[in-house]
Amino acid sequence: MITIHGMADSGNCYKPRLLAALIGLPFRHNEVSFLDGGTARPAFRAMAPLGKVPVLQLDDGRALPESNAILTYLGDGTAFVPQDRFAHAEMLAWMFFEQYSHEPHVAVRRSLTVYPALAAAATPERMAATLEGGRKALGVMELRLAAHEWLVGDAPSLADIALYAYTHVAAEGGFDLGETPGVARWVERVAALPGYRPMTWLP
Ligand SMILES: N[C@@H](CCC(=O)N[C@@H](CS)C(=O)NCC(=O)O)C(=O)O
Repeated sequence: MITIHGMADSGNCYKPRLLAALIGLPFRHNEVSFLDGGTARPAFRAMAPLGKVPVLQLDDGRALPESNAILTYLGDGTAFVPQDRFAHAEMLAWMFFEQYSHEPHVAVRRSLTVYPALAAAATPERMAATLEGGRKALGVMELRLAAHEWLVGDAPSLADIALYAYTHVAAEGGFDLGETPGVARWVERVAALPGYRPMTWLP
C-alpha cells in the first residue's frame, strides 16, 4: 500500500489525501512535520532532499515529492485527468498557477497566521504582500468560476483539487471569500463530490 508522508493540517499534503479519497485509493498516512523537526531528520531527507512534505512513497521504496506531481501520478487514468490534449494542458496551467501565484500567498499567509512558530516571520510587509497576492489569485479564479462550475471543461479535474486545498481554508489566512462568490460556490461544489473527505480526515 502506498504511503503519504505529510502534515495533517497542510493543504499541500491534503491534496493527495483528497484525491485518494475521491478515487477510492487506500493509503497509509505517516505524520511528518517541519514544526517538530520531522522534515529535517536524515531518514526523511534521504527520501526528500528538499525537506518538504508531502512525499509519496511507493511499495518498492521509490519516493515522489511535490504535491502536484503526486496528484499527477495518482490521478493518471482517472476521470480527474481530461483526455483532450488542450484541456489536459489547461489543467496543468491551473496547477502551475497554484504553485507560483496562489500557494505562495494564500497558503503562506495562512501559515504565518496559524502557526505560532512562524510569528516572527509575519512582518507587516509580508502580511500586506501576501494579502495583495492572494486576493489577486482568488480574483483570477473568480474570472473563471463566476460563470463555470469547474476550472477546466465541465467536470472536476486535478486542477480543482490542487486549488481547493488552500482556497477552502483561505479565511484562516484572513481572506474573505465573500469577495469572490463564484469561488465560494465552487468550494461548496468540491465538498459535495462523492467520496469527499475534509482536511481533518486521516485514514
Ligand atoms: N511545492 C511543494 C511545497 C511543499 C511545502 O511547502 N511543504 C511545507 C508544508 S505545507 C513544508 O514541508 N515545509 C517545510 C519547510 O519549508 O522546511 C509542494 O507543493 O509539495
